[in-house]
Amino acid sequence: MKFCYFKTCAVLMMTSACLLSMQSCKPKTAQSAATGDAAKSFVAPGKYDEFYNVVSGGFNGQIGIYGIPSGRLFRIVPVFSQSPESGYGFSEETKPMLNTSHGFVPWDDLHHIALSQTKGEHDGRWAFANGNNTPRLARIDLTTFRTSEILEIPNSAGNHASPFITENSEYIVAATRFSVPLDDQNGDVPINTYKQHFKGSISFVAINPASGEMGIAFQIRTPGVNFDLSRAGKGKSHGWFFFSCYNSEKANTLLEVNASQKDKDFVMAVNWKKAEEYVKSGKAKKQAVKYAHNVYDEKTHTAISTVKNEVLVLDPADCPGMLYLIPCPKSPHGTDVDPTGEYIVASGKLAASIPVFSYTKIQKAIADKAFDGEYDGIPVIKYEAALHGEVTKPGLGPLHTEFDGKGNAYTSMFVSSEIVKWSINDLKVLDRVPTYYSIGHLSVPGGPTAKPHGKYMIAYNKITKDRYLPTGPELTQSAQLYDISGEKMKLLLDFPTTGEPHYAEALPASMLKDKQKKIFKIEENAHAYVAKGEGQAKVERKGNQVHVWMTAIRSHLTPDNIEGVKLGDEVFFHITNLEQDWDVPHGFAIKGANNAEILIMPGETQTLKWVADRTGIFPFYCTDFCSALHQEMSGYLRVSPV
Ligand code: CUK
Ligand code: CUA
Repeated sequence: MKFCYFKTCAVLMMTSACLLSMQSCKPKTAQSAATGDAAKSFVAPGKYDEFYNVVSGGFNGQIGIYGIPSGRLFRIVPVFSQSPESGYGFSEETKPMLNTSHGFVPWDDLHHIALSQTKGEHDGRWAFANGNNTPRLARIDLTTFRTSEILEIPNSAGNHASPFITENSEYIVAATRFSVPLDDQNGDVPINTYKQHFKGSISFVAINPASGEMGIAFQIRTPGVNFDLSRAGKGKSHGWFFFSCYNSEKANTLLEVNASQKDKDFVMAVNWKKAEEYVKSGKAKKQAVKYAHNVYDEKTHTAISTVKNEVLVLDPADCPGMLYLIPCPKSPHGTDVDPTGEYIVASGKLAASIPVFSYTKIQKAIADKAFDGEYDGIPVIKYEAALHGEVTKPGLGPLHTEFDGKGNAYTSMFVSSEIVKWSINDLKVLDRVPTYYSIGHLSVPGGPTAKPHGKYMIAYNKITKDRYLPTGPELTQSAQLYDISGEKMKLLLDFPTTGEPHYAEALPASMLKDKQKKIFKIEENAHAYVAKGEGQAKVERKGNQVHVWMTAIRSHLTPDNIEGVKLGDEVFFHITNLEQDWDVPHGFAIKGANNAEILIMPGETQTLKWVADRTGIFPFYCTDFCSALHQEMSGYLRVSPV
């Protein structure tokens, strides 16, 4: 079990277990799905899916690309993890992508996806993802389905409330999950001085509208709460961000007795337009801090890693009107904004109801100063003054809410293992459907945008139990597809996923299908070691380094006999794939390779470093079956004693 909820509440755990066992002996739903409704998820051989689904891989540090409604897996995109399949993080060109200010970090825990938007709708340009552990953000180019950029987030200790996006992709955010001492004594303070020393931080990361490049515009130093999740305002609430925060007690141990004493934690409302004004008027202070910024350049086919030295930090004490707090029942998790931007749904994991706040009422409360005192100098808006209403008795353990654009909201219930559909307008529960089992996130294609495509909904479950053939102590991860086009939700399909999926976003296939990059033009290849034809293939020694300019084209590697390598030499195989046809990668591996293979796309150059640590003859070959003569794409390298 990868979710901490059960540990915190034994009573609810029992409730959950009962509900779970009840649901697991309800074969009717599954039966009807198999015969009738399942057909709606069937995509005939040779036909395409309606949606691309970009799914977090959780602790595998990758993203999975699936088709909806079929649930078929098309691609694993390595993001924060090395991938021996493609050589990502192993090739000399991609290693710098995983640099941080404290060295090479080839793993992270990827939770949330944010697809780029224009005017509140998906625009099919980039996917952003958070690294939860080493605070990082990544950008994936949706024309290549490759990671193009990774930005480290300083002043953060766990990047969970991230990378939620504004309606024109002005910003994505990164708020720290853990508060830590940010400004004192290099962080070396007694842990039980949390209340004096520990602080939170929210980064506003600006997106370059042309290139998509990320840059930290400014940070806001906050009270020492833990940020969990977030959403940007949209439409009328554009200019605001809403964050759920827990541990308002500022306890240094999160046993329930400490951190959930208070009846209410907070939703923090951040007026980022106001923050921008404060930055412009010089209120932000420069702070010296190191963080890495890694960008993959498609011309040189090489990642450049740089270290930045400074961020701008806003102190709320200098910036009245920038932050407000809204009380929210115990331990809020998801904070979701409806398609109109008017309603903010906050799910308290330990709460018995779901509060829905009104943006209009929040504005009025601010104008009327309807405050209930302050928290660390930040005005606390009166709960009732901000409230549109509560969804009562929705189920147990509400986590996340998505929308269908037809006035309905869908909330995942972790503990009671179900999805509850309710009406935003009158807050009435309309339908509920079991999930198998213990759902975390849920996702409607376009669900977080102003124009959801309310046809399907996908549940990402935390517990698999009996849904698939068992595979030893660990079972596959489990997602489920529901039809939400009618009044009642209908289960259509179970499909397994890799890693542990947290959030996912899906967008129409028509947005991406016809703009995929098929090849890299060989004449535009500006790699330092490119060989643009077999005539340019060569071997050169530089000290104890041997550089091999090698070409790959069906069905030959050139050169294919390499001599003159001495024991202890570092050999760099710079392999250019000369193909200019779609879907003809070549691979490269050498006997006993000390790291991985590499896969080189048409027109691209990639480099595998190999240390000649033994004498003898070493075969090398193409690893990707590329033609009838694929087995002939091979050669020998000789290593001689010094
Ligand atoms: S979350 Cu990261 S613990 Cu509900 Cu987005 Cu899964
Ligand atoms: Cu090239 Cu196999």
